[in-house]
Amino acid sequence: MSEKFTTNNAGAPVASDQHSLTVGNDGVTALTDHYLVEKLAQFNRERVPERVVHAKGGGAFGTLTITHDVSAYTRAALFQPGVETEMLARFSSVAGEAGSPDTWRDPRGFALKFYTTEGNYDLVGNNTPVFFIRDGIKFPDFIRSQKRLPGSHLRDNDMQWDFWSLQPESAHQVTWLMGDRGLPRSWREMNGYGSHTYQWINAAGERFWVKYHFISQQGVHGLTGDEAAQLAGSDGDHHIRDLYEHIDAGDFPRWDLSVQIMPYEDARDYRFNPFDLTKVWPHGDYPLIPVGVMELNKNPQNYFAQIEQATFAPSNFVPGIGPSPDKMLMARIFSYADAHRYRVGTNHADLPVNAPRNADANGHSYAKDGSMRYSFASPETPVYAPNSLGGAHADAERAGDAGNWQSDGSMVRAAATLHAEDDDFGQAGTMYRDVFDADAKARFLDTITGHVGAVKSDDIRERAIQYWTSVDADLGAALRANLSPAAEPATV
Ligand code: HDE
Repeated sequence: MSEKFTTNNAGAPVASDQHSLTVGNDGVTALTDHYLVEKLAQFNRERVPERVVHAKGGGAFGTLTITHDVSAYTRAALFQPGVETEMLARFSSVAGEAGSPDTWRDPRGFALKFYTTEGNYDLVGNNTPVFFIRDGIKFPDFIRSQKRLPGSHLRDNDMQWDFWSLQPESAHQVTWLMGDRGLPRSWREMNGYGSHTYQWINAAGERFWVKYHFISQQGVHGLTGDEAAQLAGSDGDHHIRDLYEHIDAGDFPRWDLSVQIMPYEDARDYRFNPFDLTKVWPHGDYPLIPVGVMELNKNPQNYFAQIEQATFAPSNFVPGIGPSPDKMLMARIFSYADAHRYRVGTNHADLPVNAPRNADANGHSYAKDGSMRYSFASPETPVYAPNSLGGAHADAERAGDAGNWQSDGSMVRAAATLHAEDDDFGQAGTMYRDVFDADAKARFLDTITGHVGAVKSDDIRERAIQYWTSVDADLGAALRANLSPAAEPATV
């Protein structure tokens, strides 16, 4: 018999886990059976609200090691040569609920939390370098169009294509989504991107625009539609299992971190808006600069405490890193911490997985109290600033500037300033024509034929064909041929 004994939540030993307390063997259950009540009440409260997007996911801990010198561009401690920083990564799908299959066609979340010596830095990206929209005000609408009909609670291709075909800015990301990147074979075999343009500030206060690329050392491999559908039925947790078992076996996945750097002054006259999240910066304009290596080498001990309750926020910047005039990024800077306060609680950042763990011990947050607060400062520490008692004070030098930029004009609700090559279809067409090989083109046409073919509304289907014709005329013609009645399958 084990030495270990069962207790209640207050630590007191319990008499039985098998029998409720009753009057006689067959009598009423006694309300005084507080252990029965506690077990059932605790069970009813085991879930926190799932993430409204990116609900299904998994992750692991690891290390970021800086192998090159990029100190000319940023003073951020974690990016200095040779620095090793503990981190957490969480990968996820987007539209599916927490119980949905890992292998549905979707972008994949690529959320990173770095426990740096200057506080936690979160880089919350995807496995695609662009996104469907360029202004956050459309995000709830976009997501609702990808999820479920209000009446039947079923997902619906008409909703998806109605939204996408009315938002041509979505074309580049939808091309990524309907291509091989939409069905990664595993989280280990996909790249990650910061997606947005961010700002780096060096020790001299000079600022640069930056984009992050995490290139999988395992290569990038996708599933076919049939393989993905088969796995969705036979092993809905295929990606969680793959990552967990590879790390458990000591086969640690690694990604090479590189950045693209744009000199601050280039942005104003660049040929398209460099802060437009629906666009990439051609590598010919701003080549990849190697920075370091990210390795995931430690599985979570407890999924709920360390992954379900992990909270990643684009607002978690550290000195030397800041935002850019990307409207999507600026909207996210509000939204994530708000989601965390709702989903996990006021003091979500106090949980071990979310708390700073390597920051300077002289740092002190004046945050206090609030539900489930369990950490606290010594009683003689002032709870207000300024104070004459030697309490912590803000230090502009240490914090550096939050990442500024010039902007002018009165408040407006309008598209960003136009640049010569701002359009919605150009980069999608370039990707389809120049990046997809013949086989990828064939798979792509097959995928969109199936997806658009499921649209019931003639009007929406016609708009979807127009959408793809704007991406590439031959592609649009082949799609139209495939969708014409009694069509002979076209090829591209
Ligand atoms: Fe998210 N997103 N998002 N998103 N997102 C969330 O935060 C949001 C966007 C991404 O593993 C939520 O904690 C807005 C782009 C990832 O925990 C929420 C907008 C990109 C994750 C939220 C966007 C992402 C989220 C849901 C438009 C790639 C999972 C629960 C302005 C660059 C992080 C939560 C994890 C999660 C808001 C668009 C990636 C609702 C308002 C663009 C990887 O706050």
